[in-house]
Amino acid sequence: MGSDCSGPEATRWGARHAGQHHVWTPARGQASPMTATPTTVRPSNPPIALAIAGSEASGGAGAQTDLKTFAQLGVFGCVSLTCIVSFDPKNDFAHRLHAIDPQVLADQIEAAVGVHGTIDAVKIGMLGTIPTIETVAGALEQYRFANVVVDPVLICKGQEAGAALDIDNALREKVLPYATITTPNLFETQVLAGVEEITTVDALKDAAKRIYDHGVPNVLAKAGTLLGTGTALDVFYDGQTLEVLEVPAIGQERVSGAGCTLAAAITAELAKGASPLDACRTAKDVVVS
Ligand code: PXL
Repeated sequence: MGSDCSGPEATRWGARHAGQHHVWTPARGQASPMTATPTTVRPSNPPIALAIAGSEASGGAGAQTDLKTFAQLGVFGCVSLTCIVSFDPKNDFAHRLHAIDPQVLADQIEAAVGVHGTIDAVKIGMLGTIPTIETVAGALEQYRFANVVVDPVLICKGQEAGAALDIDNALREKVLPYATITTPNLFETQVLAGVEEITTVDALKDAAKRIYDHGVPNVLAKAGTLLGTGTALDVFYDGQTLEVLEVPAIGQERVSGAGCTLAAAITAELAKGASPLDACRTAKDVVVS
């Protein structure tokens, strides 16, 4: 075995030294890449999560947040970068989006799967363009990951709502069918559910059910602080359980990156084997911790 720092061995070494230990079990629906029995303690093999997400230059959202959250929850993280977002300090910090070449994105996903064999959960964050959405849809079809969290980032803060429409249609048609769970914020919930402004908890519940009816098996529709309840309030629906998840609000301001952190924490918990509802419960606590 070579002692350089490249390739799969280096990756697993890095994981081992993150201090992560767990009892290895194969992810649902995926064949084991290893030959050991499932009860073997494999400290060099923590659950693995892949973020298909954009870089956000301030470090407050996107892929950077995803990796930090995966690490915080004891999950080894990797990223396939979809775009690079920066902000123009000379123009009111307007968002600048640079899309990654779709082939380069496809290559990154191929590399993550090739190196790790099993990816326990995937988080899909900002995609930004139609070709990117199509590339991700192709990868989801090809690799059939066991757990897919779709955080439907239609636009990032400061962008025109109109820009969301094309992205919404493509995301709904091409990516949502592969979701294990989707985590829209209030605006995204309205758009995906096709409803007018949501101002009550009942309306939020109704919208979550509508998104479920589109074929997403688990929905976490997030109002956060926006319904004026004094809490960060989200609704979970899986076709049977309709549960309001509430934690104390951290002020009344929307917190940049809170949505990314929540979805990344759900992804990490699913990678560890939690149910979607339990993953959401844990993730809510992670965001306010
Ligand atoms: O918070 C949404 C978000 C996700 N991903 C990237 C972003 C943003 C918001 O700016 O830039 C890359």
